[in-house]
Amino acid sequence: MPTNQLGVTDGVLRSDYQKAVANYWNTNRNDPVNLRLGDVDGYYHHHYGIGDVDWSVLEGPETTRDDRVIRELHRLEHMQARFLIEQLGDVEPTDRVLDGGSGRGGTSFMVHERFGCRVDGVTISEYQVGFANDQAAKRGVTDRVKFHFRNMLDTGFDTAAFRSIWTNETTMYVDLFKLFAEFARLLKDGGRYVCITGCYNDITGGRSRAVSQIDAKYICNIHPRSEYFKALAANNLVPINVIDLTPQTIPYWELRAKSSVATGVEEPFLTAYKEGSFHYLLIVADRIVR
Ligand code: GPP
Ligand code: MG
Repeated sequence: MPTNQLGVTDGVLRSDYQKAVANYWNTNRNDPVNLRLGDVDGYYHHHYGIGDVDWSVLEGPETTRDDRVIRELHRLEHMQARFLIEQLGDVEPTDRVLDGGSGRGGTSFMVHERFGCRVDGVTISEYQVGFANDQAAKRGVTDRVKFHFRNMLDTGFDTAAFRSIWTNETTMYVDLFKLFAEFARLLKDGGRYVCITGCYNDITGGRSRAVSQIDAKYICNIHPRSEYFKALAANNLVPINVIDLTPQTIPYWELRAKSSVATGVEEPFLTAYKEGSFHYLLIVADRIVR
């Protein structure tokens, strides 16, 4: 592969930063917080949960407590995915939809099952591409749900090919102006973009210590809230729905902090959400007709 003036390899990974992110997700293979939850029913998620916790899972026989907590965390992550899916619009079986930063594929399979549509997922982690395509093979849906080693900033898909696009906790890895320019290109006229993200609160100040700790853990750059709306407006994407999901995600983090699969990031999330320096946000936007 050719290298540019900065010595960076051209192709899917365009910068040393992108290489570092790809390396993180390629080597993040022994992650019980995601694998044990996915093993419950075969949907492997890389996002967090929403909804009320059934705290009774902590009661009852100690030998099965861990299993109950894992299932409850997984149920809340499914709730989050279902909530996102309901925002995607009237997707038809003949439509194509795109998963920007598709992880191990969990949400993509749910979207296909909900609408019967074709789903393409893109990720810069070759490990994740392989994992998710193996899942598609196990499910017998390789003709309808495909995962690609591609960069969501420059996917190579045809212009106006997609009815809907979503990103589920992946936008903190990219420049939003570049991302939404690509999504505006990919969406059909009137097509819909759905985003669930964590963003920092730039109404009350800059990046808090807790938000910086989250960035450090995942090698990401959490954006300020305002940046999303500037970048959408600059790219012909008009918000139709914005929901602050912060109150709905806090219980998930409180249960996760008590679980055997806690990773240490629970405290920064809980601190950031509770002090108001960080929000868990859903944004839905439609593409202006060309
Ligand atoms: C993916 O979830 C998490 C991120 C991409 C981090 C940034 C997200 C924010 C909302 C700030 P995961 O399921 O891989 O994380 P974990 O392994 O901690 O469960
Ligand atoms: Mg997870």
